[in-house]
Amino acid sequence: MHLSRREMLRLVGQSSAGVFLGAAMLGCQRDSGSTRTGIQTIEQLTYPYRLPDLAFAYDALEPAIDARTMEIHHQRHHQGYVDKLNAALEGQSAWQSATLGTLLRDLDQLPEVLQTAVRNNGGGHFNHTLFWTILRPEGGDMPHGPLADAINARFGSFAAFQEAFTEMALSVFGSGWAWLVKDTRGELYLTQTAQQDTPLANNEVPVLGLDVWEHAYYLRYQNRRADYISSFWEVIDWEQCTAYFEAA
Ligand code: MN3
Repeated sequence: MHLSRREMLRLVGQSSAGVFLGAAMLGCQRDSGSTRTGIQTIEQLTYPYRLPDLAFAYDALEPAIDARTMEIHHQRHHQGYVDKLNAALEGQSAWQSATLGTLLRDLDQLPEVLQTAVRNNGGGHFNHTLFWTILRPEGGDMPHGPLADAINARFGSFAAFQEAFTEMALSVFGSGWAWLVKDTRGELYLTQTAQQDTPLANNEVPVLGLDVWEHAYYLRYQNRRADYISSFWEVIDWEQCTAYFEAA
């Protein structure tokens, strides 16, 4: 389950970010000057896939997201997507060198036997790897700089954006995700995906995503998804979201 330093650097892409992630993994506080990387870092992952370590302890997001939920979500759910994705690609040597981003963007070009497995488990691996990076202990606050400007321009204010995002997340029927994405013209908008479908498949760049599968909140919140969404604002790493926005 643990990444070697080389794999970690591959995951985060840049050596400066590697140092930052390393420090975070040792329990140090992230500093505001750290370099963040774009979504390409996750898109460039290849077979065999591995469960990434979290940059914080399972209990670090308490009380917004409880330790038991984080542990099960990471060790069982996310690990399950990784294992099933690897199993699906095991005999598919022609597709093993394709990046995760390519697999997810070009789903319809995959052999039929691979499509569903990649869509569900490749999507699950991508979405969760992304999700862990936009969470941080004592996060919250609000974005600053270019992402803040774009949110204000698009939604009128941060509060109006929060309200619209909350509505989008509440309206996901069954299992899925709510997203703030950037389209090919650079416009921000809100969307949702079912199951483990990704914004990549729609040619959108995810900036912020919220897992609203019941496994993400049921232990603490039961059916109260609205309470989970409202706590989510306390643990968002807006610097990372800004990096996804800017690098896209
Ligand atoms: Mn999940």
